[in-house]
Amino acid sequence: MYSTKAFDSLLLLISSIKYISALATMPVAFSDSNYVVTTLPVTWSEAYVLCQQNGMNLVSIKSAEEQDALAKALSFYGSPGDSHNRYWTAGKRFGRNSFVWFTDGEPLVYSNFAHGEPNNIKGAEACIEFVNYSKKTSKWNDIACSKKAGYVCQVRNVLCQK
Ligand SMILES: [Ca+2]
Repeated sequence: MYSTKAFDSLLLLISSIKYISALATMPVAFSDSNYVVTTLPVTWSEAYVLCQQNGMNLVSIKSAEEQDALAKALSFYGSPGDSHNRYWTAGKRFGRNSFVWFTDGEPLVYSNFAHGEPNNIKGAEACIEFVNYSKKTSKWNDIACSKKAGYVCQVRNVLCQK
């Protein structure tokens, strides 16, 4: 599904974004995951690579509990509605009406889109952002991947099983 061209662009990004410092980062922990929140606005691809460069993945949100914990943590940044309240997730459009968590390829089992979303305006909204619409309302929106937002990196601690 993802062309070589897109992959090449991603590789090019690696050299262009290494000068971006991870300002205003803060670690957050929930259940089996650790997160780092960055409010510095970047594009989705930049966020994806920056997380990878730090040994993490762009965040995937797989339960209501995880959504609530993140919403609580992210509510400490800026005021609802301002630029410090939009964060990239790993959610990416895969096909016309479905999304996957790009980091592990899994479809969205849990989702928390705002009313009327995802609306894929102009057929150009392929990435999922996490938005604090108000102090108590945090929802997802599909938006153009070239827009800039903060981002949340994540490490899931996988339990080893015999
Ligand atoms: Ca949208």
